[in-house]
Amino acid sequence: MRLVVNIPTYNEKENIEEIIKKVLAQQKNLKGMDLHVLISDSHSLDGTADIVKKISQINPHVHYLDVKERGLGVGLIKGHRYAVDKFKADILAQMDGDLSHDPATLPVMVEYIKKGYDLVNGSRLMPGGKNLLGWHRRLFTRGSALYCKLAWGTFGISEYTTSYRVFTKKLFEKINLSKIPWRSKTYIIQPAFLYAAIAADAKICEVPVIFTDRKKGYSKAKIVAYTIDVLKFGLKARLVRSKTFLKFLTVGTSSYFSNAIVLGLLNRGQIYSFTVFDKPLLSNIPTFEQASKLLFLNLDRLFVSSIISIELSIIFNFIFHDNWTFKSRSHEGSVFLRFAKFNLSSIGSPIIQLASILISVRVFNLHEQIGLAIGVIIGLFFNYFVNILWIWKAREHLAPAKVQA
Ligand SMILES: Nc1nc2c(ncn2[C@@H]2O[C@H](COP(=O)(O)OP(=O)(O)O)[C@@H](O)[C@H]2O)c(=O)[nH]1
Ligand SMILES: [Mg+2]
Repeated sequence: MRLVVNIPTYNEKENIEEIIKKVLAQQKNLKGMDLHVLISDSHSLDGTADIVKKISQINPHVHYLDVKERGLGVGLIKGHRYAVDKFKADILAQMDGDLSHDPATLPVMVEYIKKGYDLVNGSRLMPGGKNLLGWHRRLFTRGSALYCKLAWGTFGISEYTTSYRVFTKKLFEKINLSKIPWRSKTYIIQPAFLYAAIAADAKICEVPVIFTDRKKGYSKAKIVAYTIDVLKFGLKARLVRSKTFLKFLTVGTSSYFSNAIVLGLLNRGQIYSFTVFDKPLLSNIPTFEQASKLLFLNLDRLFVSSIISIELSIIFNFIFHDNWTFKSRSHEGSVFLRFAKFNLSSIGSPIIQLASILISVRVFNLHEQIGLAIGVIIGLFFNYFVNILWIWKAREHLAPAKVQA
């Protein structure tokens, strides 16, 4: 197995030799791994290139790639691509070139890849992790994490803006790079790549990392522009998620109208107050006063009509949710299993609707259509949450690992 550690650099002449040495020293803790270091440099003018090229001439495990353009995303993506194409890397790692990340954590992270995770995220914000930067940088890291959690709806991940990661070549090949703003001049690649990994159904875990401030050289981070990019990216992610809820509402609304029409025709022969048939379609079923009783329920025309119209709307909802609303979410099990689950979960909603119709008519003397409308709205929210938490789950496998680095 070949592991290529990609270190993106821009003007890191004071750090580069030491970080390469420290990464290579981890070979002893990475048994069975063929460890390589790739420096993906944005054409530094401070002599970083000369130092790396000199080392690579004597050590075949060290490589230099001039990505020419500026940008951390350019360095990372072009570097990973090169590691896969040129060196046939099986596992890809990335860390900063200023010694802020401790290479000693690398073997811990690789261990999780061996256990079957697709991506290991180095986190400063989980127990055991530390962020030893100034307060405004710590605020940025924490604020971004909270914002991304809320905007993306991914509560299993603690840090979003970390650069220390290890992932499989397989995941890298699966990720849709056209959706990532990797040519950006800010570090938006970090959260964006994580987002893309989640979208690619990656199994993710986290390992705590201690981030120390650089001792030499200077930071190239542009925190204000980066913050704006994080906000913009989260907003886009939120819009995509809202689209799902809008689709759910559309299906729910259409289903309400078909439900109301069926109920009206069966119970009164009317669509709302417009008479369609001179008598109810279920005119042979007696009304309340003459109806037979089952325990405490009157098996009257309103009751039977409600049951039929609700059942039909369950089928209507399922067909549209499975093929449209939740199309891009996980479709676990066979369609029959999902339909069975949907029916089971839907019991809650019709019970709410039925109770609402009966209470509205019998207790509050309201029209049954009002009872149905109230029941549909309450049932809608109930259903949405059961749907996304049980039937069409998110494509996320997030398992925050509880380890000390
Ligand atoms: N290839 C490449 N690497 C960059 C660029 N800008 C920053 N880096 C590297 O990204 C890592 C983190 O950058 P740094 O300036 O230390 O940001 P900070 O740690 O967030 O303050 C370092 O290894 C930098 O050399 C760039 O434009 N191109
Ligand atoms: Mg740094």
